[in-house]
Amino acid sequence: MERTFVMLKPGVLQRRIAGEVLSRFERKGLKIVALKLIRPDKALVESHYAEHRGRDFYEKLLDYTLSGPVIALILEGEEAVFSARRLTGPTDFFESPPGTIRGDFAARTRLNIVHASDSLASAEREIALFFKPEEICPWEDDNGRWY
Ligand code: 3AN
Repeated sequence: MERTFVMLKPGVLQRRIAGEVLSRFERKGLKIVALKLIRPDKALVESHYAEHRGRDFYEKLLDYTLSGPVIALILEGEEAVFSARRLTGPTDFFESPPGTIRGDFAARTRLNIVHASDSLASAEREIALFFKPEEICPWEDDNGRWY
């Protein structure tokens, strides 16, 4: 089963839409196997966005990501990387269709509120950056026993 890394950026808590955004992933059937509310430090965010160092939006991207707490999570499921990216929508807010998280909630690309790993390799790297192995909590589906 595949795992992916998702980060709900500071605008999500500011706008009180954490439940709404999390529910998009849950409704799709993705399984939360790790979740924490953290205020990442600059070194962590710089590592996370290392590929964008030098781009014109890089400093503002760091400022935004460091402007408040984020919710970091690991989602598990079939094709979890692709599935979470589809729910998130394209990077450019203008291209993000209604029904996607960015399409429904983001008004600027720089503030596009959610990160989801773009490949299995990125997911592995980002999970290792944000989570210690003991913070991951796998669980078995119970075939509807509790609902
Ligand atoms: P994604 O988050 O869709 O994987 P990346 O990795 O290309 O996209 O970009 C990381 C973040 O940098 C985006 N989520 C967005 O906040 C910001 N960003 C990317 N491209 C631009 C841009 N052209 N102008 C402003 N911000 C951008």
